[in-house]
Amino acid sequence: MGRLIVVSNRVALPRRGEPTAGGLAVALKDVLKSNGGLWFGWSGETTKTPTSGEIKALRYQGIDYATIDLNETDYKGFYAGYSNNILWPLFHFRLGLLEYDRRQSEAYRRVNRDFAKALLPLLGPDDVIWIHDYQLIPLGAELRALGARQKIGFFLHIPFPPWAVFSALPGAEVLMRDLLAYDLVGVQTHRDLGGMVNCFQDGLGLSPDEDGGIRTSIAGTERRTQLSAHAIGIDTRGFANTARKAINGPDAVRMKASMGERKLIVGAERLDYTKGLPHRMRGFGALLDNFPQHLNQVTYLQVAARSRNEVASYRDLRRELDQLAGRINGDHGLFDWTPMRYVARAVARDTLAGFYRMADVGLVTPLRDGMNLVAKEYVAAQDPENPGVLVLSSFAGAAEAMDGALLVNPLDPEAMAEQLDRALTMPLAERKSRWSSMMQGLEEQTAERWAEDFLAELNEQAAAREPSLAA
Ligand code: ADQ
Repeated sequence: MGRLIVVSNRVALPRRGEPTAGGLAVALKDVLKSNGGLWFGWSGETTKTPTSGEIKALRYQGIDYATIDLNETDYKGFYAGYSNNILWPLFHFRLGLLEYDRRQSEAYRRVNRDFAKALLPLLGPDDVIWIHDYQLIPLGAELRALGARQKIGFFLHIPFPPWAVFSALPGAEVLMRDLLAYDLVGVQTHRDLGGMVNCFQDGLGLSPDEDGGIRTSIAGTERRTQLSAHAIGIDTRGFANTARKAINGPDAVRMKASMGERKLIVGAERLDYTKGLPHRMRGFGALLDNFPQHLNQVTYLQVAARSRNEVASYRDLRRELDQLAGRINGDHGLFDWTPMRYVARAVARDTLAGFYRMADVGLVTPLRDGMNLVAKEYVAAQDPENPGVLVLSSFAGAAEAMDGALLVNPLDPEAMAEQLDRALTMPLAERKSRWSSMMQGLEEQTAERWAEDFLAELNEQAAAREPSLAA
């Protein structure tokens, strides 16, 4: 049995004094520990000299970490440029925000090649490689080009649009062909799977076989790429425990005291245009306009951790939110009531868990989202005796399985206001039954289970491939 090699752009290196990492890092570390594994990726450091591929190695709690530094210009083109300013809007259906630049496309390819060159010497013949997310789509093909024959799986954490959208990317076919280097390509939901299959059919003229795999013959070698949906989860028990403790912690106690008898609506995310923050603020404004019985009876807390400040569209979003929050408070606030509390920074994980538990409504309304872990964390954090209500965008991957949520179209502020009113006035019995059906799903579909299922399927695929290779 070989090792498991996890590859992601950023490696969750253990650092002393850092807050507990989120669900994904914990889940991956657990599978790495039980498989005796290695986590490979970018170190977080850039250099002025060309990328050397020199490995920095570290062993911590049974896991090996290997990282490389990247040349500053390459990194800008690859990450801030191609990954975040081209692929991120493309995969989230936001073609108007896509700023194509051929040099960035070259940097993306170059960095993926540098990753492949640095990783190859670390691989044993029986290792299984699991590559994560849109920054590293060509890595499997680059590894194959260097001769790698190991089982390689890829998981896309963000949505997969259909070809009508995807084809806007110059070189879209090349990126689709890159996916064929993998033995398994996983996406979050059935909707994303539909998008990917549509891209293979309309973009490359390739249709899946009856088991959901694409068969190709590349340079005389027969290969098969299995396509499937694997919804990521969270550490449900762990998060529920954190929330139960945090509710009596100093931050939750202070927050509670500042609220009085008012109800609380909570939202939390990275400050990102895919998360629909302006639309959400407008929805809250519509609640106060259209349902005046809630005036002075409810507070909306929005924590939005700043991210990707180097990209202009993120700076524009920040300005828009500052204005909107000011407008809502100016229009509706009283000298002793601030309707909306807007905090543009990250909050410690346990503090956030306490706020979720205290909140009567979790408001999670992205315009598009691969999954959305906040929706799952909000539900896991609830008090079973008095659970809050999840108001969720139907465009979040999480909506596919979270049947107890009140679904909204985030583009419709009046509809959002109606669902908020419904959530704020929902009887206890209905809250409990909606919550327990979602919680049951979360207890089954944890982050750990997601990783185990993906890897089990990857192992099956590679085994099934051998006879056809021999034939
Ligand atoms: P993200 O876009 O980052 O992830 P999400 O799944 O919601 O989105 O995860 C965000 C994480 O950050 C959550 O664990 C949340 O608690 C935490 N967080 C959010 N706001 C915070 C704040 N202000 N302070 C501190 N912590 C905060 C991408 C995809 C998602 C997919 C995940 C995992 O875009 O669709 O669900 O990967 O696959």
